[in-house]
Amino acid sequence: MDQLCGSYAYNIIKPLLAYVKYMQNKLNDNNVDDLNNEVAQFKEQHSKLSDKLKQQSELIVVLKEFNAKLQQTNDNLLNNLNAALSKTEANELKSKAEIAVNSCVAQKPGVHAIQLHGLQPFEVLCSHNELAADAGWLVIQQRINGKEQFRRNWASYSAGFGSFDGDFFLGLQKIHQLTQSQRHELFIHVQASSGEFFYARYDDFKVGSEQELFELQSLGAYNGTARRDKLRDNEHQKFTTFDSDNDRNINRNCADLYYGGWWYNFCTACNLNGKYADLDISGLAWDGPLKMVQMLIRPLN
Ligand SMILES: [Ca+2]
Repeated sequence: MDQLCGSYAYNIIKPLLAYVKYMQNKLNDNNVDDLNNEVAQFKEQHSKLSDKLKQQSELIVVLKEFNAKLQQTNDNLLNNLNAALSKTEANELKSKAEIAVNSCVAQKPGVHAIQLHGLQPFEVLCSHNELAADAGWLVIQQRINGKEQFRRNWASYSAGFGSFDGDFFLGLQKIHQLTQSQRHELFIHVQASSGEFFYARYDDFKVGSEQELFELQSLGAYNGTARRDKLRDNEHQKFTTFDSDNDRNINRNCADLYYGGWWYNFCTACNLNGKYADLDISGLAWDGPLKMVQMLIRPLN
């Protein structure tokens, strides 16, 4: 029975085994082709990837260069910004330092901005005066070349006129504000037509407000090299211009006779806002005609 069964199975299995063998060989052949195909595909993909990799490497180099340039630009911008900021801060400090002063004391000769309490800053001319032999003076009036017209109306004398490099009048508003803020001395520096220099000095110069018609409220004690105290007669007088007669001369407006605006009484003994280089009554004068005059003030402690 066993022998019969083995013989039967052999007859059946043998062709099967042969077929399996055939199929195996065929499969193996197919595998080689498939593998060859796969290798070919892989090679193609590898080539494509290599190209892509190459392109990406080039892109990375370009990006790195761009990044470096961007960083450089950024650094430059930051440096510029910092420089601009420190410059602005320096300017602000400078203007604060300049505006913080309320007189010419300790200021170099030249134009400076000053500020009085509660008021807008304004520019003044600071001067070192040879006759006074010291510095820190603020020039409120100057006649040095005759190029400025001094026959002017009330509004003009109130606001001031002229230029710091020539003839000017600082303005009664500012003179009032300055002399009200603290005690000031007045120094009048004069050169006569003869060329002689002299001065008149007062230790308590004060000018009232516009409501008070800019009255010359006080002069204080006098000393000087002028032969006479020619301004004393004007103390306690209100300011007068050709369009605002506040003098004590009931018959005339003294500004019509003496040319400029001034603290006229029954007119005046000195005429520091008179006509330049004029020997008449209307001319620039202090005990005689003048070539040059400067009125300077300074706080007195
Ligand atoms: Ca009058």
